[in-house]
Amino acid sequence: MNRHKNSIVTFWAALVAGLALVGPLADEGRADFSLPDDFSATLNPNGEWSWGYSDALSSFTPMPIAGPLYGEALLPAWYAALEYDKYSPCVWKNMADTWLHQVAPGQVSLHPGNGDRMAIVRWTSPLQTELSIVGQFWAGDRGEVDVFVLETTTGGTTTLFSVLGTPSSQSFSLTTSVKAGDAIDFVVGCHDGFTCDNTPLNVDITPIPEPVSLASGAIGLACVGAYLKRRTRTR
Ligand SMILES: [Ca+2]
Repeated sequence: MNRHKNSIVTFWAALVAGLALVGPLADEGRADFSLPDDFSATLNPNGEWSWGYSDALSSFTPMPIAGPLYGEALLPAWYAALEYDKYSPCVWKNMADTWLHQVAPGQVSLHPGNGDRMAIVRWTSPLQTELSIVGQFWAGDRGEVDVFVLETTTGGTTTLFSVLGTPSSQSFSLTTSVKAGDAIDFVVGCHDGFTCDNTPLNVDITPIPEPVSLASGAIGLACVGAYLKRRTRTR
């Protein structure tokens, strides 16, 4: 094999090795996930997000019914059952340009339902990573509610944040580790009856690149860079 062919082989070997090491960075996917931006009136799940309900903190059932809240076209909603107007938990978004039902324009609200049924927004991780989870359950309507942030894995459910019987806004800033398929649940329970329990939620979920990924990426790029530098000197 002549010198030219050796150079080509060496270059491609360095490039492939470099890209292989950079790979973990590319696999991180989206930089962040945001509610209410990612709410969908037509999809459940919508990517990593899904809209559901439960009678217990350790379970989750996707809401099967989509339709406008109280028949108002600018209030798209998901429900657990058809009797949504009075009895069913729901997750909905205020698309109007005015406050409605104590929910600000653009906010997504969780409303628990009859029989102590909780309303849940679930985010399912697409990858193994550290997470930053920052958000707020807003005061919304005047009813007292229970709010939770839970992490559910194959090993069970862990409470990351909870406040019971609150009529006020509750902020959270959390970090945790997840594997692909693990779920982060944002839950609103009725606490003392389910009337006037609208509770808006905003949350930003940001995967944090692992130091080993950053180091691997730097080494990979350095491999390619060193090769190109050597090529420049030998010309
Ligand atoms: Ca209540």
